[in-house]
Amino acid sequence: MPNNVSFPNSQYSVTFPRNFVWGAATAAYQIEGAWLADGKGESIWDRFSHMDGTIANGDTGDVACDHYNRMESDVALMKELGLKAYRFSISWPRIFPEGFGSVNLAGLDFYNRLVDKLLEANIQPFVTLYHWDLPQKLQEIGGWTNREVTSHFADYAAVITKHLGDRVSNWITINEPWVVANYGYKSGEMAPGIKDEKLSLQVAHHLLVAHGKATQALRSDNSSAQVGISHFLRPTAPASRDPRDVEAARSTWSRDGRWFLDPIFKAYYPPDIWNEYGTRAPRVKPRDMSLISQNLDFLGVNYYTRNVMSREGQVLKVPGSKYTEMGWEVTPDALQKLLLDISKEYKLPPIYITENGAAFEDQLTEAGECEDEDRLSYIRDHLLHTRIAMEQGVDVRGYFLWSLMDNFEWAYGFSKRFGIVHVDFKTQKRTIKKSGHWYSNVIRNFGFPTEKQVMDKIAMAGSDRTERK
Ligand code: IFM
Repeated sequence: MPNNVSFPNSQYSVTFPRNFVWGAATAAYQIEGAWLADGKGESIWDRFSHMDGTIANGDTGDVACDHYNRMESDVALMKELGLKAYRFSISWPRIFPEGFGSVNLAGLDFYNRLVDKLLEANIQPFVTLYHWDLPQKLQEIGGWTNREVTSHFADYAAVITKHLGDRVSNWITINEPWVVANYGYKSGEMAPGIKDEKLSLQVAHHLLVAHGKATQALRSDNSSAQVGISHFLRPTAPASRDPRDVEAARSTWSRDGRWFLDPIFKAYYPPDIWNEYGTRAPRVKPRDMSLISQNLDFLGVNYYTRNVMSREGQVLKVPGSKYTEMGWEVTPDALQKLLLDISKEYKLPPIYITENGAAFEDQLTEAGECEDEDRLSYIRDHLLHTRIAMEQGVDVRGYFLWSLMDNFEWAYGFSKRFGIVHVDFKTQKRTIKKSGHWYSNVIRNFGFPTEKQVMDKIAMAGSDRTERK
């Protein structure tokens, strides 16, 4: 491997359990390209990105990382990195160009081959069924505002498990329902670009119902299926101890976090927020809450940053804090706190961090290397705080970096790079960044070297836990 980042000899290291799942994640629309190949139908992101003024620099996912045509070499790259697992999503309109009805076998064949290649490389597939690219045909009947779509989603899940379930054990039904409802149907910054708060609340409910129905569909064909959902969780902190700031932080978390976690793990919506929404609250059918709150095999946590809230409900910048290219504060200790807080609040199944990573401006050196120290530190510090949370008793089983490679970052197009592999979008050349080499070594060594103070911190977390017992 070129540009090897070797670990210094150190007496101390942050180590993870031998069976910890080390992975990286991507999503279909962000990497595949081939937007009309082999009978694929149009998705809402194909439609949205082709509209003027929706995406930075007029970018689209038409080609993206051309992963559809480069899948085999991309899997070889994952193997070179030593990944133990790969989280990818399936493009629903590749399988059902019309959203439902007849199956496009050529689309299925792509994912069949991908799964086979992964298994040959000893990489465990984690499959996300919905990472935002709804078939456009379903948008034409109202998209997620139409309850019928939840049944089409379950039918799609059933077809996928029938074809891949003999080789895939781990399934994520839906990625980040909060983002879909909030940006797709409330602010309109993402596909399908609708701005209607009441509708967005109905959409959020339908996404949870769809999750429930798909969970049943996945399990009915395969009793050993491990099913979870990935939530975008952004904890909040008040700007000061002033009760008005404290209240703003509490209510933001309730609307963005509890609104999505309570139904799944408590079988009801938070009553305070339900009352606040009044006539905007969603229509809920009698069996919905039990459908939504079926036991899960794992919870996927997608964590990037926290929000510091002012009493006016604004997100504040914290002087002296470091920020990523997305304008997100770098707060690894808030991940540790989040993991502890949700583990106390809910009776949770095991957790996978299904996304964590950072966009920074990357430059290739003349020698063609990418020295992304900022990203490397970001990943190291988040792994460290994950490990401390584990020591404090949180059951984290694995970690998926966002992202395997630079890709189409939604409304930001190709302007934000999250990958541990650099992609030259003109030539499609892949270059493993320094963070990628580092991560590869972490996987091979089950952890990374550190200093004595860090070890003391971890030991202290462990002893606090013993005392609490
Ligand atoms: O790129 C996205 C991903 O698709 C969903 N979670 C957040 C990432 C970074 O914004």
